[in-house]
Amino acid sequence: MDRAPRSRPSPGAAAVAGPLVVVSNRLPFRAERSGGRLHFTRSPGGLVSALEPVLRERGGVWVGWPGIPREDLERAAADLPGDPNVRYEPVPLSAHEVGQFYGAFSNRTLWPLFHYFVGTTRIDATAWRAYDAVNARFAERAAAFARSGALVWVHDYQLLRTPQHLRHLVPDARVALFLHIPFPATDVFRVLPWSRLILRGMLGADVVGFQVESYADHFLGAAARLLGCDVDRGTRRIEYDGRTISVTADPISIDAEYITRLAERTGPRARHGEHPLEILGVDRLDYTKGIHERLLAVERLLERWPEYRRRIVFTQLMVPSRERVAEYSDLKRQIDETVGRINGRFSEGGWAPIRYLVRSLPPEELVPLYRSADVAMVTPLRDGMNLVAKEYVMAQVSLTGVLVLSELAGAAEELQEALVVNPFDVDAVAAALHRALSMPADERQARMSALRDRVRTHDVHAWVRDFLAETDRAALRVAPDATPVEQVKRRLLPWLSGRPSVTVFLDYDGTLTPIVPRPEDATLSRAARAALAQAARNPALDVVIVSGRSLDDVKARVGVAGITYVGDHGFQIEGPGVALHHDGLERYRDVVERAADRLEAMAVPGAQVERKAATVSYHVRRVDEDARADAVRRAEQTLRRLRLRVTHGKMVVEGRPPLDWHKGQAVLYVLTQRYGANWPSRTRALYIGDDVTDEDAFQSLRGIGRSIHVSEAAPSSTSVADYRLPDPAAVIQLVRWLGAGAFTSPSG
Ligand code: ADQ
Repeated sequence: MDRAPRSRPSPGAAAVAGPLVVVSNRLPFRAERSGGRLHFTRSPGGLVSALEPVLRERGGVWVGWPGIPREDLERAAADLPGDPNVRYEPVPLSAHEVGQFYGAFSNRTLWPLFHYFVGTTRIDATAWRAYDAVNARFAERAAAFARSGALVWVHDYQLLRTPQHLRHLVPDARVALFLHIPFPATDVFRVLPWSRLILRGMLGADVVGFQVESYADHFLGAAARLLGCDVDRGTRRIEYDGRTISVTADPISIDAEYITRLAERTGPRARHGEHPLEILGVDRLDYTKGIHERLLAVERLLERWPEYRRRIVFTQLMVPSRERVAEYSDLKRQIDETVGRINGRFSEGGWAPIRYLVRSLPPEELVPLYRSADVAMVTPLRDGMNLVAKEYVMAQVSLTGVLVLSELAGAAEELQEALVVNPFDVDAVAAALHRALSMPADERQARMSALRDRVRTHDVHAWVRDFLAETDRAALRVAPDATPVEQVKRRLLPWLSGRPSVTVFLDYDGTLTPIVPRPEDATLSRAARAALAQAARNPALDVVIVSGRSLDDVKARVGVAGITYVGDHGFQIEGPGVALHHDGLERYRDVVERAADRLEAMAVPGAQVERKAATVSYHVRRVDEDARADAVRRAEQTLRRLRLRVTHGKMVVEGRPPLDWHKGQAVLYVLTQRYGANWPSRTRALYIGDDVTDEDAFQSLRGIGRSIHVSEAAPSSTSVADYRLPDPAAVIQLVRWLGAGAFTSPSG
C-alpha cells in the first residue's frame, strides 16, 4: 500500500504527461463480506477499463471511498487489491458521513437538480456541510500526490468542491474535473443556495470537462452571471482568481472493441416462440431514465397499432440503485403497477407484452440481449450521456436493430442517426417505435452503420486521450497570462468606466500594511503613502481609509490630507463633507473602559489591550500558543459579562457596543452623505480589505459595489468578496493605477 506512483512516460506521450491521480467517489472495486473476511472484486465498466491502462502506463493513484464504513476498513486495509504501478488510496468515511455526503447531498440535492427535477431537490444545510467537509477530505488525500506534480483528475457530481480544496492546499497543483451528469441552465442551478460555492469549487480545476457543448455553455454562463467572471465563450476560457480555466466538451464513450468482440463471439440470442420483434430497455432503476413513460409508450403502440399485439415483447432490464432513497422505491412500485396494468390489459393466449427483470447482468449476458433486440428504447427524461445507447450500437454487429433515443440524453448530440424523440411525448415515442419496427432493412443498415462508425472512432480510449491532451495544453499554456493585479484591473475596468467617479475604501492593517506581531509597529511604507497621496489628488477618485483602530490613530498612521478616515469599526468618521461621532460612543465609553481595565488585569503574558473610543481590542498574536485559546476564551467571557458584542479578527478579540453598526454601515453612510441616496448611479464603490470585520462591508456592497479580499490563499469559502489580491503590495499597485486615473480611459 505504500508504493509511490512512478512516472513512466510512453513514447509519443504529451510533454507534460506524468503520474495521474484519479479521484472518484468510489474506488473501482466492490467489497463483500464472506466467511468473516472482506473480499474485494473489481467493478467492471468502461470508465475503469479506460482509466486503468493509463494509470498503469503513467504510474498513478486512485483515490476513493472503498464502499465500506471506516470501522471495517481499518481491519481490511491489507486486503485492498493492488497493482505494481497503481496504488489505491482509500478515503475512510463513516456510515453517517456516507449517508450525508452521498445519500443526502449528492443524490437528493445535486442529482435531481442537475437533471432538472427541481421539485424533488432537497435543500438541507447539514447535508451541504457534510458534503463540503467530505470533499475536503478527498482533497487532503490527493494533496500529497499533487505536490509532486501529478495531474489530479477529479470525477463527477459527488466531488464538485474538491478542486478548490485541493487548490487551497497545493496552489500550483494540476487539477482537472469531469462532470458525468448534465450541468443545468443557470436559472435552475441557482436554485441551490450554495451554487456560487459549488462554482468556486469547480473553478479550482485548470480544466473542467463536460459531456456535451450545452452543459459547457451553461457552466460558462453561470461563471459569468453568478461570479462575475470574465468569460470568453469562443475559446471557452474563464478568468477566475488570477487563473485561466479551460472548459471543454468531451463526450464519454465505451470500450467499443470489447463490446463488438463480445457480440461477435456470443452470437444472437435464440429467439423465443412466435414473438419475433424484441424491444429492449436497459437502465439503472432511476427516475431520470424515463422507464415509466416508456411503458406508457409501449401501451400507446399497442392501442394505436393493434397489429403488434402478440408480435412484440418489450423487455425492461433494471439494476437496482440507491434503494435507500424514497423516490427510488416509489418508482419501483409505480413501475410494478403499470406493468401489471398493461399486461393485464393486453395479454392473451400465453403472450404478455412486457417482461421486466430487476437484476444486473454480466456483459456476457447483456451483450447478446443487445445484439438480438430489434429496437432499443433509450428514452431518459434527462441524462448526462447514456452509455446504454452506445453499447447497443456496438453490439449491433448484424446492423438489423434500430435505436430510439431521447433528445434529452447527451448521447443524442452525437447519435443523430437514431430515431430521436422527446421522451415526455408518449404519442411521439409510440410513433417512433412503430417506425422502428416497420423500418426497411436498408434504412436500418444505413442508420446503424453510421452510428457504429461514430462510436468506434470516438471510444472511451479516445475520450481519455482527448481529455488528457486538453489538460496538457492547459499546463503548457504560457503561465497565467496576467498577474493578480492585472487580472483584477481587467475585470474592474469596464465597470469603473461606467461612472464619473470612483470611491475606494481601504482597510489599514493587512491591506495597506503587512500584518505584524505588535499592532503599534504597523507603519505605512513610503511607497504606499505616495500612492495614497497621488490618489487623493485625483478629482475623480474618493479615498476612504476604514479601520478598527481609533480615528486619531489611523489618521496619524496614514497622514494623507484630503481623504476620509473611518475609525473604530465605523463609529467615528471624518473627511471632506462628512463627519460622524456615533452616539453609542458616549453611552458605552465607560463600559469599554471597564472592559479594557479587566482585560489588562488578566495579565496574560504577551497579550495586549488596545483602547479605542468605542471598542477595545485584545491582541493575542504574541501570547504563547498553548495559552492562546484559553486567553481568548477568558477575554470573550469578560466582554460578554459587560454586555459588549464580541467579534474576532486576525489574532484579536474585540468588544464593541451591542449596536447594529459596523464597517458595512459606515461605508454606506459615507456614500450616502457624499453622493446622496442614489449614489450607485453617481460613483463606483470599491472596498478592499483582509479582515473578518471587512466581510460586513463586502456584504453591504454586494450587487451595488465591488469588493476585493486580500488573502494569500485562494478565496476561502467564507469570503463573499468578488475578487482577491494576494498582499498589500498588490493593493498598493492597484491604488497607484486608480490614482493615475487609468480607469477613465478605455485603453486602461
Ligand atoms: P448512469 O446514470 O449509470 O451513468 P449510463 O451511462 O446509462 O448511466 O450507464 C449505465 C451502465 O450500467 C451501462 O454501462 C449499462 O450497461 C449498465 N447497466 C445498466 N443496467 C444494467 C443491467 N441490468 N445489468 C448490467 N448492466 C447494466 C452516469 C450518467 C450518464 C453517463 C455515465 C458515464 O448518468 O449520463 O453516460 O455516467 O459518464
